[in-house]
Amino acid sequence: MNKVFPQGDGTGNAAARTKTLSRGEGDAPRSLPGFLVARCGDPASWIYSDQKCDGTNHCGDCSDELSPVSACPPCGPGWWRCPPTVFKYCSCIPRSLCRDHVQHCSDWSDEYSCPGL
Ligand SMILES: [Ca+2]
Repeated sequence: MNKVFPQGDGTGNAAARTKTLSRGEGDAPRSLPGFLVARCGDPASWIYSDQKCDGTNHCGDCSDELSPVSACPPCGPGWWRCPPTVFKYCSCIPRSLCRDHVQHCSDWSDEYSCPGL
């Protein structure tokens, strides 16, 4: 898994970058710099900062993607805004899922309104 971390002060250590854990339970590891860690709506859960506002439901309750916990920009150009039927997404789905004859939005807008890629 190639992860892109936010630019820090250049002192991030290699051990932190090679971790493969995608979602943590309990206390965030103290070995990680604070800027690498973000809290979910449930304070018992945490994610890496770069998993916030990336369109994918990492916290399980979408608190990493939706207000009031996260202030994310609206769906990017590669995304379609709708109420997803799939757990993986929160308020947008990738446009590659539009017009594929499979329902991904609860209002079916991915099949009937989304122009696709
Ligand atoms: Ca996420």
